[in-house]
Amino acid sequence: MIKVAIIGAENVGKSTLMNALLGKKVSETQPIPGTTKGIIKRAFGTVKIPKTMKNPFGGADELVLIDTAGLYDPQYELRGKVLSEEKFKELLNEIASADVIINMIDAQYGLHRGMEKLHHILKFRYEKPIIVVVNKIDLIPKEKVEELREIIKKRLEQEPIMLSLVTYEGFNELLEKLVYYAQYAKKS
Ligand SMILES: Nc1nc2c(ncn2[C@@H]2O[C@H](COP(=O)(O)OP(=O)(O)OP(=O)(O)O)[C@@H](O)[C@H]2O)c(=O)[nH]1
Ligand SMILES: [Mg+2]
Repeated sequence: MIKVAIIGAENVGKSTLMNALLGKKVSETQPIPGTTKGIIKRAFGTVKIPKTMKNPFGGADELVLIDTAGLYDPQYELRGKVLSEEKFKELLNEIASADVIINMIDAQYGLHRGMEKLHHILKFRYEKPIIVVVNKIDLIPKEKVEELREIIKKRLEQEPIMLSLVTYEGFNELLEKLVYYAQYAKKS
């Protein structure tokens, strides 16, 4: 079974994405940071993938999605408010055991320094496949979207997916990438 962990600072939309991928409400979402308090929320389900996107060699669309508590305060160099030092470490261990990681950034706040550091550790030390998504692009001016894409590409050394879970722009691109990485993880 392929484990996909959704990580990011508080309030970026991790739980909203988990619900969208599974097509049901499995995780609570709120406009206030620190909503996911259970630290780690696992939900098993089949991600609805359009037939045209499926790889003919296998359907790695049954995934365990792991919603996580926000690792950092969106604006400060502080741990997420529901995380003690011990819980923070517990969460890092869970993330390190995932097959695929979705690193989610809020378009309004940009890349968090703590998440930038963690991204590089997960990518280069743990060799995890990571999908970078910049969520809530519906909340920033159109001309800022490309600017942000370039900044994040430079700092994380990979192309981000520009996403909105309100308009669903970028959602298919995310599904495609998820299928690709999930199948890649399955082979190894
Ligand atoms: N405008 C807009 N709002 C969004 C989008 N995605 C999520 N939201 C809203 O952002 C708020 C936070 O979403 P959550 O999914 O609870 O965020 P989270 O990352 O799980 O937050 P924590 O559990 O607190 O870390 C909610 O009010 C969502 O409805 C988006 O693409 N655009
Ligand atoms: Mg949450």
